[in-house]
Amino acid sequence: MTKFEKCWLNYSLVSEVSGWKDKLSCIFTNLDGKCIENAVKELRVAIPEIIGGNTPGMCICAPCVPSEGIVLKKYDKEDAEYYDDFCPGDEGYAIYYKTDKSLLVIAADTDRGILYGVFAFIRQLQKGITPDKMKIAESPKMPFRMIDHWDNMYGDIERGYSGNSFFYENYRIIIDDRTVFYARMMASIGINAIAINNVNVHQTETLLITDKYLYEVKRINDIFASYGIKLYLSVNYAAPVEMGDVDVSDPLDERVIKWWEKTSKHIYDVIPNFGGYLVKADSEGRPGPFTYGRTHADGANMLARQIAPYGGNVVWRCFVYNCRQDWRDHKTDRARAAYDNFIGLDGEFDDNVVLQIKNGPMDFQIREPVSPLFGGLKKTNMFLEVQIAQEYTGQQRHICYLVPMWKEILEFNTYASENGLVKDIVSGKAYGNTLCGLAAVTNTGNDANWTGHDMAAVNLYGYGRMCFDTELSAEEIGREWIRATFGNDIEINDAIYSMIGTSWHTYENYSSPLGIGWMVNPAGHYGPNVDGYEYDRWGTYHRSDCKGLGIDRSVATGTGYAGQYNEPWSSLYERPETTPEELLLFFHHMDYTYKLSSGKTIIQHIYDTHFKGVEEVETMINTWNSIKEKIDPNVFNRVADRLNIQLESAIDWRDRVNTYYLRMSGIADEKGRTIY
Ligand code: GCW
Repeated sequence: MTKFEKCWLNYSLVSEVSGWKDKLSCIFTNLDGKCIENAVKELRVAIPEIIGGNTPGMCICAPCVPSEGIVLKKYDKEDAEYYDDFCPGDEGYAIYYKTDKSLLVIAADTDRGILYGVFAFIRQLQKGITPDKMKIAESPKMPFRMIDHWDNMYGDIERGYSGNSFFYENYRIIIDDRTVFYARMMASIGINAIAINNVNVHQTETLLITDKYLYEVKRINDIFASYGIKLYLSVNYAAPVEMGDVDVSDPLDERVIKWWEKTSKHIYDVIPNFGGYLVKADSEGRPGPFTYGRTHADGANMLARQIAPYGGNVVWRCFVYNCRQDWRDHKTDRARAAYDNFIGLDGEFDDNVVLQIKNGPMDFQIREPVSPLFGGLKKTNMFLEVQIAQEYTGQQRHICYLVPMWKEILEFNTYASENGLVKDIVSGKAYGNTLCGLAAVTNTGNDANWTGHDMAAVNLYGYGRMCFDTELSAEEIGREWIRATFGNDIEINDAIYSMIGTSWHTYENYSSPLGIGWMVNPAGHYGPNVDGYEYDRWGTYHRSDCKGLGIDRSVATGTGYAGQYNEPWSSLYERPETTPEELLLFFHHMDYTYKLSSGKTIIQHIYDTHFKGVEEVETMINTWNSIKEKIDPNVFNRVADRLNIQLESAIDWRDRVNTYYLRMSGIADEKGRTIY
């Protein structure tokens, strides 16, 4: 087993609550089950570490009426007195203090609710809130809060930047303390579904659904279940062919249907609480229903029907586009693809199918418009898919706090209905569905600190917290993570928050301008290469020439992508003057001399933002150095090393992008700075 650190579960003493040592020395409950055991375990770890004193004792309280301590109980009438109209449901909880009995109560309808309540109680303690001041009643805003691993059984991770997989090594499944700690970490931020293998399902991974691996998958499943998490597997759409059992994977072929029926039945015999299948079909060379002239609804429903009897779900990805495009062709537009492929199928998917839609129409760039599918589909379950792994955002060598970006996406108004914000659509508020929420490609690996860059852990933490409570601000989430990880020192909190708070914009400043994206090295997606994707087959162009840059996606003269949005967005995106400036070049090909609202020309904006981005990284470094004495030397050095790498890379970005555009445009920097 590789060594691992405790990340945000690194509880430390909080002086404001130290007076409570004796009053929380007993935990009462008459509930049982694995989740409850883990909830109690968590309290017994956290209380001495945060409050000080001894590990609290355990008392099975029924039928006695407890006093002085913590009680974990079923939510009932008595609790309702404290909370008018609150109904905890499957995952909610209430926390309050009963003064007459000196009891801190954590009440919920389900074991998972209790577990989440315990973690919420611990967060309150970490903030220095004493139990007598606690009063919270909360249910998660997003029904599904899923994590997708792109781990391969060989042990590598597709787009992984934190070492190797902790689930697999050399085609073997690893189950150890780290698996348990991981489940605990995920439960602490409210994750309730995890797919444990890459959506690109290679030959060996196809076998995960067979007896070769299924019993070990079950062991991981059981650990997850004890923390309230459902396990999902990515499956290969052509598994019946891959395994040599049937020579087609046509979803309407009886033999194929029978194959999946039998396979699914066996999976559920072994793992009755198995979550379901995650599928990447007809995407980047993966097989799918298109091969047989069938639709994605045919494909998804066929699988869904085999697992519906057991309560399973199919998570079906919408990342379907032509990856063999000719760069000379200006009409084909990858941005259009997800919408064009799926909008006609609205209403055709079974109830236990959910479409997983990437946040933008391209692929997790530093800035993209929100996918128009969220405003287009009205009778289909949807997950918003984001990427915690920093594939295009600095690969965990750069600090890039992504919660502010995700919050902006969730707040985007699609105008699809009265409740048309993306967060209303994927929370089920808009259409009253329950199979909806978020899914995220994770950034973990077997590095000691889990996420490579210590600061990248905030994205993992923040993703979960944001899904649970979409009303928390990015700042609240960021500061909460800092407190949980680095303790309660306010100077540390301010310093680190100032480093991460606007780091998304910093990365955007020194990388590609105004929504263009893609100016990266095709090989690994790290570092600048302005023309790296310009003459390629991937549909990813900036179309710079001596007069200007950007892609015309208007309806009038371009690819028509702007027309995929509801009004008023389609009209707003149609014209440069009304397109939000940060997306200007995503929607329009503009002259370098076009004036932005700041009064600057586009070319000057490019130069200025690139210089600014580098300066911002220099400030991050100074800030980090200013708290050196207060940070564990190991962590300090790890972060310092990465900050130096970030600075070097930011300078590289600045100089390459600025030089490229100076040469293209022939227009000098007004401020006369060095451009090569
Ligand atoms: O961005 C691309 C990545 C691929 C990934 C794909 C996807 C898993 O570069 O590595 O494949 O997205 O989302 O399926």
